[in-house]
Amino acid sequence: MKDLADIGLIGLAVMGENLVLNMESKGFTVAVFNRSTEKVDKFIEGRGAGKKFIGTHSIEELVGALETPRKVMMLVKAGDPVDHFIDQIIPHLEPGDIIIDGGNSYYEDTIRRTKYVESKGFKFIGTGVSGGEIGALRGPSMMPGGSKEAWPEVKEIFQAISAKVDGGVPCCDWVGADGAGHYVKMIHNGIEYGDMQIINEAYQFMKDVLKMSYDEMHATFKKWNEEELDSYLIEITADIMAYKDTDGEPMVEKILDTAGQKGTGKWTGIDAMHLGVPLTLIAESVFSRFLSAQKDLRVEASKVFKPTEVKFDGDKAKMLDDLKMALYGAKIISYAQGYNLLMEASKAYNWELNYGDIALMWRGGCIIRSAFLGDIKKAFDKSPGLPHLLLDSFFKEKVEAAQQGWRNVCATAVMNGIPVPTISSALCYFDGFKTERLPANLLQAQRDYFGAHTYERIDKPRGEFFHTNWTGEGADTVSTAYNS
Ligand code: 2AM
Repeated sequence: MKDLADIGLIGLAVMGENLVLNMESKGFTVAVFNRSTEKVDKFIEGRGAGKKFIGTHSIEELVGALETPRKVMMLVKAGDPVDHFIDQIIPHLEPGDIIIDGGNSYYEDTIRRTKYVESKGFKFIGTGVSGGEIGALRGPSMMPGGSKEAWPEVKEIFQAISAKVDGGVPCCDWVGADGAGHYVKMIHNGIEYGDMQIINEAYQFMKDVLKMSYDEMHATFKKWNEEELDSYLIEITADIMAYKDTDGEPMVEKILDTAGQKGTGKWTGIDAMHLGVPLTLIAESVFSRFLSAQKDLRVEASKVFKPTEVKFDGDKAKMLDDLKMALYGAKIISYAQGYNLLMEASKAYNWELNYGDIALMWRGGCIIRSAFLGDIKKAFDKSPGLPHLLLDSFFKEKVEAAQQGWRNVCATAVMNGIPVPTISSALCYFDGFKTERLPANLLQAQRDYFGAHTYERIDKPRGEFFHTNWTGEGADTVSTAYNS
């Protein structure tokens, strides 16, 4: 074992432990530290025994155990602990040393921290790490951003430990400046919310409209996982459908229907609002979790309103094919919207994001990993300046092919009182997206009518604003223009 370590890690919770075990298994020597130092000893004597780890009991000792340029990675609770450790680490660093935050930090904090650490003469990386505990151990998807000059120093370690696809391509590459890595991780989580909700709606449709048994649902998800919906989330859903409680009943039936969340989907929706991006599917998926959490109100309402009678006597096999198309169509919309947000964020925050690389980073290791992301990578490889995923010829054809079944599912769900908020709002988005003339001409007239907010005309150049005195009683003066 070397006297000095290749990298140091602060935070020996399960993610941290698994990530350093992964690093060690790839030949790196790792120095470890934890706030509660007894965890260091426990790790060195336990899972880390006989391996290339250096246990340390202070930040000074940790930093002193590293080869230069020093790389100190934190995997601690997001928020104040990260700032606290940055301030503890800095006095022990030399120019060229790198601080890495691998936790679930908010990208605006990462922007601030990159500036701060750089102002002290050091480099900072904020990296998304996705794949949960097992991913951390076997190969996560990694999304690093921050001080670009730091990337060549950590690239070897990061790409060695990351997931690999297509015979060895790492699911880790440089994302962009300051908060770009954590931003892309946030969008990943938002997309994860959407993917999960789409599947949940399909589950309710299968159960309540098609009256399928859990064994039938298991078989259907298993089959779908071998087709265009091939993905980790469909795979685990198939497993969950088959899992029985001790009494032989499906385990999932015993679980209370109130969704939890840690807020990353909400952050994604809020950022879409800030940037003016129609991210309808992810927003609906966040609201669906909120509605599920209002369990007491729903129980009350279920007593007040008669349930809608479910009447389905059509061809079940055909409807299941339609349902698959509804999922596929909605999924295309979700990713198209997510990429639309990435594109606007890249402009707003000066990140120069590489969309194909991002698809590749998500292709393996993380929760949204899927064959589908390979198709997205191909679309951006073919046309790096693609303005919207739906304008790629492959996705255009797929979404058109999905359309009929998808509409049929929405109509059937609506008529039978089955909520499909993401599947149906995605269809509305698609219909709006491909509509040359939306009714916003009326909306502009209304705004001008009550607030003299002015409008542009179709027979005049863009940028010229007009006001009509609609009632003959209003003034001819216009309100101060503002746009949000
Ligand atoms: P602990 O083991 O001493 O609690 C995940 O929770 C990791 O973040 C753990 O390593 C934990 O250290 C650390 N952590 C959580 N809150 C912290 C805080 N306020 N200050 C420092 N480390 C913290």
